Amino acid sequence: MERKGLRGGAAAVVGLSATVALAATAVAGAAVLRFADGLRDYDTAAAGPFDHATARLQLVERPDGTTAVLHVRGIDASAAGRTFGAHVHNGACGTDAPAAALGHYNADAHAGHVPVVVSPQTEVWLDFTVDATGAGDSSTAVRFPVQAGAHSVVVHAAPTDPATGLAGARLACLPVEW
Ligand SMILES: [Cu+2]
Repeated sequence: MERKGLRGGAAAVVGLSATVALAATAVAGAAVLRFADGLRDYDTAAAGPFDHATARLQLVERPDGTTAVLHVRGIDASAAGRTFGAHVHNGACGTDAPAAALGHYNADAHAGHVPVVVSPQTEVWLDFTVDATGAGDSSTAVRFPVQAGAHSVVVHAAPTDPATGLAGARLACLPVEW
């Protein structure tokens, strides 16, 4: 029964976009999830550095936590040297629909803890700096599972403020759904 549900979920994700690559495997107590797609543009009326970018996210989920690795490619060279905030958000990706991604995925909020602490230990922060080839990479390790559901990786205009978790305007988004 559980197996059937997993299969149905994977089929639903593939149905959203033919270019979404999803692999779920269980190895030594770890589930590995991989996502790759073009970034959804949050402002198709204006040119931006992520208009032709693609991204890959790998999540390795273990009983004691999650490791996330993000690779962004095809960023406009004019953005070289800049650092952009990036986080896993609760909501879904949609072209020209930045609000649909909702707020950050926060382990305290999902566990019902009060107060909800905003930090790189309670959320999945993946800020990256763009190199001369238009590539940016980042990774983080957190001590909580990222639960299945409709999520996204949102790329913001500024680095993440460690005190507030804010990172400016939402520019683009990678669908991360399983
Ligand atoms: Cu964000």
